[in-house]
Amino acid sequence: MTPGDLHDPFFCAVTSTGFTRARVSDLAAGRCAALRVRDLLPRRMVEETLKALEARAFDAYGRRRVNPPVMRFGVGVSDYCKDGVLTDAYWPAVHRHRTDWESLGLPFDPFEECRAALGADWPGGIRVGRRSGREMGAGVAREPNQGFRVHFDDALREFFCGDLLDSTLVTQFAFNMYLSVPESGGETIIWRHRWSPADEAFRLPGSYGYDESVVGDAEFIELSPEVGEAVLINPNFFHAVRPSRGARRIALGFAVGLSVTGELLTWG
Ligand SMILES: O=C(O)CCC(=O)C(=O)O
Ligand SMILES: [Fe+2]
Repeated sequence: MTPGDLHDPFFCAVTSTGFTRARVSDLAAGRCAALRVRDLLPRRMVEETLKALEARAFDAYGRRRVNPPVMRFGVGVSDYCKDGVLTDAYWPAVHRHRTDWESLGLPFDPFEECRAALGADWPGGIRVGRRSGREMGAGVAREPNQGFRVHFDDALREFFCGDLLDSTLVTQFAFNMYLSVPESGGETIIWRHRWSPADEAFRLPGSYGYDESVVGDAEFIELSPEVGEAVLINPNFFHAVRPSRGARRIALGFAVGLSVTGELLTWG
């Protein structure tokens, strides 16, 4: 056996019928790297949300930092981080985001539905996180048709000047629920590699991403999500989305922190 054949049994994606307390605990404890739940919401809600979004123009994430471009409907904190602090411009953007989502006229709030399904069995409950008492954005519809570069997500390092939310997080997950998936490509890849200072040599200048050689020959998981499927990953592992062809790749996404209070706190 060569070192490349060695497999970490805890580095796996687990498919489950729901986000049970046991499965979410496994992800938090490092006993798996991703949880997959098919048909998280009723199909009718998935279709109605997609139909409403298809009628609207998406914005791009900051094009200097996010290239190739990723389209979005809603706001994400990553566009509002300067020198490790959340900028004040985030709050009016969250307000616009609420107005935009309300203007879709959906008879339900898709982010609230996702939170309810994700937190249904979690003893500490789930809610949108707050910063200085103000409620954060609920999440964002993201469309990375040309992929996401290799990156990791960790609010602790991105917002290094203190807690992003009003309480300290002990771990962080990334939630995605897929509304539309392409015929080919669009796979989510997760590598068994976490950031270390030496990785900064691979950072693409001005970008959120890294050159793919940063992950070396680390073992990886490849996921091809289905419409209606929700995936919760440990985003401290480097991950990427492959470019796609065919239908739009649209997912509702938000970050989820496990707070020292035991609550799941989300933000977009
Ligand atoms: O779209 C995906 O599958 C993953 C996107 C991503 O990078 C994240 O949710 O942190
Ligand atoms: Fe990510």
